[in-house]
Amino acid sequence: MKRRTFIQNASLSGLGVVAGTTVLACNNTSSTSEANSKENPVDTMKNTEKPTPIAICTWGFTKANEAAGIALKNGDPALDAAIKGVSVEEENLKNTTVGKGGAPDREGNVTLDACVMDPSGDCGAVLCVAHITNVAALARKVMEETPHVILAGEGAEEFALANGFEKENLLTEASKEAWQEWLKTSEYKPLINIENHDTIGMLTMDGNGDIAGACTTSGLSYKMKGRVGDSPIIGSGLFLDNEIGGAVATGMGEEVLKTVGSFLIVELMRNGMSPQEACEEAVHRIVKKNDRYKDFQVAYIAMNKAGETGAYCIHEGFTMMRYQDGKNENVAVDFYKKS
Ligand code: SD4
Repeated sequence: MKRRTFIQNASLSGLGVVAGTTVLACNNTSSTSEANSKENPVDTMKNTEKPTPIAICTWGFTKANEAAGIALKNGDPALDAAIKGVSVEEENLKNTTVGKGGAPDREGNVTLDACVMDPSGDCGAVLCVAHITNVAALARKVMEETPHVILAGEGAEEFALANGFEKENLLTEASKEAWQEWLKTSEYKPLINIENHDTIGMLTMDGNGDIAGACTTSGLSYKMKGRVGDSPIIGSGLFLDNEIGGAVATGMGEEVLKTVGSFLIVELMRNGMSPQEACEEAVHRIVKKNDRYKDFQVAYIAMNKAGETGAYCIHEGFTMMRYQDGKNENVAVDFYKKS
């Protein structure tokens, strides 16, 4: 599943075109008007009715977001729906950045990272897992069946096998061929660009207005053995507070980790920012440090308790999916670097 295809689809379909500095095509109150109202969305939310179920996810993962949206519509709790949604990409062999078929590390091993968070604030994560496809579901098992939050590597795999997950070879022929091609130069540039990333991070709000999230990835293509990015780290790749809202990240994990991006966005929303404003501020925290942002992408999506959504990124090209009221839209997202 190529990001470009989705961008093309988005522009062809005319869905969710962005103008100015905010995400459009929102079925709820626009983030701009929310920002101008100066009302804390959390306070506003207390006076509003429960929103219809909403699913949002990073990039143009149409099928995954639709699966989550339909699950919500059918009454699934938020976390069930999020895990159902992201598992579509974990099982998609053509997606070279998530789950089975993901790009390997520089030694040819595919290792996956994932985390989940539920409305109670409970969370689970797995890091650097080599032979399990559905790592978001595995992260949930860690949350529910152990006294811990994180299991890594062999321990996570043993736990998975003991809990009925199947041992699989995650390296597909196509990913192997691409890796062998890469080996010819072995040029290691841990740069995020259009070709080597597409983590799926998803936030869901169910019919009770409860929020959950999941984030799952194979990380950077041809990464150093043992490298783990932001995606499975609670607070960086994903964070939510069911009273406030949630956020997920994609892009250069090291930069998200250094700014604890998703936690930051939720705290900014707690202090009154709209999801859009909070995503923009989190990106600004990265770009103002130095000029290195010119070489990597970071993107955030967020949703607050009132069902408002926002997204922002450094470079043009990132899109967000949003399912609401039976409509699954690919929304173009505004970006920081305009030239
Ligand atoms: C990582 N954030 O491992 C992930 C990569 C990613 O879209 O998001 N790719 O750093």
